[in-house]
Amino acid sequence: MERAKVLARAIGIGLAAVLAITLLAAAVEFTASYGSSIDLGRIDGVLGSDWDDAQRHECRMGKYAAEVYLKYDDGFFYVAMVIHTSKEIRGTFEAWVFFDDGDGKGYEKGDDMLSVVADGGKREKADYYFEGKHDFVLDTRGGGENNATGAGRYDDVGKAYTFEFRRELASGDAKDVQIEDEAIVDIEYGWSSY
Ligand SMILES: [Ca+2]
Ligand SMILES: [Ca+2]
Ligand SMILES: [Ca+2]
Repeated sequence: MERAKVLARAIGIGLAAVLAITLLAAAVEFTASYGSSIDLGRIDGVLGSDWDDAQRHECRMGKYAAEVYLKYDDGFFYVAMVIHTSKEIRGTFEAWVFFDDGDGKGYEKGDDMLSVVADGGKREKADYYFEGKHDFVLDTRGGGENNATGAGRYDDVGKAYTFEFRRELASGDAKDVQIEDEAIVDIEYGWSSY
């Protein structure tokens, strides 16, 4: 398995945030965007004009150049990723986003997680709960509810994997990190293939 990790610190729902690419020790501060809503039907792995008003960051995720887009509206937080590869990877390629549960330690048991595999833009439940190690379970299998949707695909023209996620800011579900006004949320994102 290949894994790359990027740490983002999102401050407030007004969201100022600090992005630290751990592998490269580069840090960028940014303020996430409050923007237009993205309907569920537009979560299809094709990044359109929905993302024009998002914060855009260029970074590396392991060996790939990538762009990450972050925005939110009154009810949802949105993440998109473009991960550049010259050809489609054999096997499964997935993107994921961790939301720290508030203890300041990311990527560990109890954290909230979004994930979806690239599958031609097929829209899937993306709301997981992280049990530690590589063990993550859909909220719906652990007594919670699904509050997030994602889709991804390989873009043969743009030569990149493209992913879109939409999650509720504050679902009330115990399996989710609640993003409230003025909250501080630590985010990690990346990809895996297997
Ligand atoms: Ca944590
Ligand atoms: Ca949930
Ligand atoms: Ca969850």
